[in-house]
Amino acid sequence: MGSFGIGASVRRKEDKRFLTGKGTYTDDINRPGQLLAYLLRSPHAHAEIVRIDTAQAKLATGVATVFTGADLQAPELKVGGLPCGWLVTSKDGSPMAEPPRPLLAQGKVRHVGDPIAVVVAETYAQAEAAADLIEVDYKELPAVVAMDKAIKAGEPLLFETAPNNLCFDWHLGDKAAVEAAFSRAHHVTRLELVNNRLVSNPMEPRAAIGEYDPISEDYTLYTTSQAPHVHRLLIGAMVLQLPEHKLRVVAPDVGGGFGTKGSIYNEQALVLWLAKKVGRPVKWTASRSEIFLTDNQARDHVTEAELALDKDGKFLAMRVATLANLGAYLGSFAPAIPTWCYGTLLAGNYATPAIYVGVKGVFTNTAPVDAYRGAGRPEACYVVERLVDRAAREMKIDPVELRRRNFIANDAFPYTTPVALTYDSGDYFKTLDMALKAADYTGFEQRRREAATRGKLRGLGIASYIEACAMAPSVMAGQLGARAGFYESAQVRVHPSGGITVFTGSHSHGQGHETTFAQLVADRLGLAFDQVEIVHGDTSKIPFGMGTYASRSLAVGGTALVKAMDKVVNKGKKIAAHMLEADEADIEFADGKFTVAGTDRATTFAQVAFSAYVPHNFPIETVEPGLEETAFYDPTNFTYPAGCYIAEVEIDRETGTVALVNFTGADDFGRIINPMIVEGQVHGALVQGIGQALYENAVYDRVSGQLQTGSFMDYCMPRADNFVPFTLETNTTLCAHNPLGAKGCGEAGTIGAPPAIMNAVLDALAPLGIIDLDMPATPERVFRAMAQHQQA
Ligand code: SMO
Repeated sequence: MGSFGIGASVRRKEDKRFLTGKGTYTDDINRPGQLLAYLLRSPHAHAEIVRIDTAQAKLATGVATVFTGADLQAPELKVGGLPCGWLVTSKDGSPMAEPPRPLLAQGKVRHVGDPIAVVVAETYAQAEAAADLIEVDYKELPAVVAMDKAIKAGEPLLFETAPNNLCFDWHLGDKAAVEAAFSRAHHVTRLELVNNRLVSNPMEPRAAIGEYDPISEDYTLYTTSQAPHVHRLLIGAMVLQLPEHKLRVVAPDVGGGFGTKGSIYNEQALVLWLAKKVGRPVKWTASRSEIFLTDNQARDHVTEAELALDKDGKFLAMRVATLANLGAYLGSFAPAIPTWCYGTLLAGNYATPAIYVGVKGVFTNTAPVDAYRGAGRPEACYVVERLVDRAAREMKIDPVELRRRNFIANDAFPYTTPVALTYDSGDYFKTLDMALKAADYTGFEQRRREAATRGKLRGLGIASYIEACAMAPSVMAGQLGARAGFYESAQVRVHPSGGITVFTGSHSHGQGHETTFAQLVADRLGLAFDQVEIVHGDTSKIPFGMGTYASRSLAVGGTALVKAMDKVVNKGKKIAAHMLEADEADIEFADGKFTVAGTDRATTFAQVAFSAYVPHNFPIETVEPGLEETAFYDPTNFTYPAGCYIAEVEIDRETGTVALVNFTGADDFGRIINPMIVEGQVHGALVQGIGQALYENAVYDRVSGQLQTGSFMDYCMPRADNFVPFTLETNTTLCAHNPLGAKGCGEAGTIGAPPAIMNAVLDALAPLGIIDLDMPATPERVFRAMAQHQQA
């Protein structure tokens, strides 16, 4: 389909508004008569609320109302807490602890930033000023911060219903087979790893506007969401206990979701409840400080991992024990991330015959931890690829060679891992070879020597990665404890002119769906690209949708779109058959034309569309007027994007500064619709992945539970000048079970980049005898490690 079809780097339709400042984000929306909400938040990590007095605040200038947790407690108010979308079962068969998460704290606060009261006023400044007048007496409790301490008997508890602060004690794999393999191993590699905690920091802060119409009794929520229908279900039906069609959720332009905006939050339910209470729309927008304190955070694992190898370096088994921080409350998807999204990926790209993983989910007095770009898969890849590199070094086998010896063979697909997944397709050897070539691997030792002449320690690190994306086949999701299936919907409305509006449940928060999906439609229906418009993000327009996360939009939402288009074509054939006075079975559709097979009798898609709405002598027994079709697609398996990244770093011996000097790789995302958009997605994720490895770290004081990195002064975000141009190749093996062959590309960079970087850093430091270092490899950490080894 030439310059606008599948495979064309079409410039994004969205850029016209984004690049001219014409995007409409939630905070750009102002409703007539709206009030502003400010949340008073706990300054303590763990405390009892002894007394709250809001009398003075209620009298302050401009204040409409003030509410505390107690005001929300009465059952007749029908306000529930925030529900969790996932149920994880512990290894003893018991369900996870699922403590309540009230909209405003009730009796106790559990992290700094926990909301305890809300002030609604004419202006935000008035609400903020009035909140200062609220008197609160706290009785401070010891803060639970470090996970190893939190799970010890006798430590303070966040919830009485979660003994030892454990949410779950989950496991996966064949423990006996793993023990047997370890007992006959030639070599065992052991590692202790910290996967550092991150704040996702989307450019656009979370925001919500609630509106209530007392005549129709309809609610509207404008908000920063990755999944408007899921938010409607959770907030409307479960928190506010409404018939869910009485709530409309609109997610306008969203400035970065990253998983953080996939979950629901207190403020989204609060503004709706408040709008009804005060009879005016209520708006809330997070400050950057609130993002640091209350957005779901990410990663935060402490892991012991072991790899057993035979004398030839063949992997025999892997054993992993992880403490996963869940923070103070369960986010919407939180229990799934360190379990099913993590343990199942520990096979990596390798044919490791036996794997056993145990994960303890721990409550601490810190912000909730939930999905963030990659969500579990980066943590898994980091364990696997650090282990493989360490094993290579210990066994004196080239790390490339060790990977090749253990990769899943090309003829082994579909390949069932010992941790519950079946990879459908891939070619890890070719992907590795492409990455090595792009990196000029064979020239590296020369570059290392050259760097040494400049006083730099140069290192090269490799990481192969695998993901399970396109979450998730409903039947599998159910087995994994999801409380919903993860299909997707698409509606294709053909207008009489032949133009098309697509309504998709896949929400776009920077992914470029308006362009990619339009290309897909133009290509498949033989239309002009600009005849296709994509609508997303509004529950009043879209049939239903499970939203965007897990790199699923093309593989799942795109497939639903293909199915809906197939239905349109089938109906078009009936209409064309009537128009061409031929048998329906003889009508063929290609390149925007319906043709009677074997003849030159044809009619265009546009003529059929017109005829569908302006019918003449239709055989109404067989054809209804109109041309509009809806399809739901539920995948039969996850998709398995894979790739290999190679990082080169140089370390300054004087300062410990790590400079990224080369970054190359090869990805296999299956079918690609728009290479330029894919490249942008990969670059964005690489920057976040490299950010985790070198810069970003959310640190809590271990005694007070205060977030020590609560602003950009202390939380180091990567910047453009930290990077070099990325050289990325593409290998393509098609997904075997969706018609597009698409696998997904949104998260790869966050998964593969951290181990590639850390393997490079450790390769650079190896000559000094340094064999271990945790992320982020800041100058201070590297400097201290070098200083210690010089003394030793
Ligand atoms: S962390 Mo993502 O929105 O699957």
